[in-house]
Amino acid sequence: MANLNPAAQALARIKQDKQSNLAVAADLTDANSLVKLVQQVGDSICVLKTHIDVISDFTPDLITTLLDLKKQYNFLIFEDRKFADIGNTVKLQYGGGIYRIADWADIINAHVVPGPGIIEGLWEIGKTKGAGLLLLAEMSSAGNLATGDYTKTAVAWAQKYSDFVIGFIGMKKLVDDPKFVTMTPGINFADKSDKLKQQYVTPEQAIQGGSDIIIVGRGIYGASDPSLAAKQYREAGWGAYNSL
Ligand code: S5P
Repeated sequence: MANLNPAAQALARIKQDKQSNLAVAADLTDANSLVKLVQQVGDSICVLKTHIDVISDFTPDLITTLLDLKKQYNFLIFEDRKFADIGNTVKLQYGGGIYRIADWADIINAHVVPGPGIIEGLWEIGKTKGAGLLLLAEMSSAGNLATGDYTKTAVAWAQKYSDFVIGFIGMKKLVDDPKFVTMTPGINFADKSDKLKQQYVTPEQAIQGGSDIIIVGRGIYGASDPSLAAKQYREAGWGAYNSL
């Protein structure tokens, strides 16, 4: 059965409407550059993934602009905050502070290392907002510790909290259950790695491994023509999905 979480439902709809399984990792560090990128790639993406805390000139106006762009281009906003603390602390980080993530992010993510209290804490804030949570069941970087039983535990907790958990950050399909989406980072046509142990596969490899959404950062925003690059990644991702 499909996931009834509002963010999961919206994501499924947008994917179909836009024929896109592409998320852009918009890791730019000033507001103008971020907004410009979204204008360039907005038509091609189903998800805008942000790291709001890397923006050097953040003001709440940026959020207003991003929400306008979200309406204009029809995508979900995934704040890649990677929460990793006890339930009480992540509630404060998610709902408050300067960024007030809960007020605007459709999707957030969390490490499972603190235990299930992190999910319960985030849920106390996120459930009234219709937000969806991705668990970091696996990671893309070489030498990471999210493997084996750790990954299996993340999958088990996703099942337990599936009103709120809509899927995983994972490198491949981790469980055969349509309730969950797998979003896969570490995607690049040209590179195999970066200098800091990021590891890349192609869109085709990720989708053939059972991923639902490809997350592309430098492959798009680092390209000489980000708009064209986004179109190419969207075509590769959607094409791979259609030829499964
Ligand atoms: O395991 C992970 C999880 C994530 S969310 N590996 C990752 O690279 N990410 C994120 O995906 C990372 O924070 C960055 O925003 C994006 C990858 O960017 P790229 O430039 O390497 O494509």
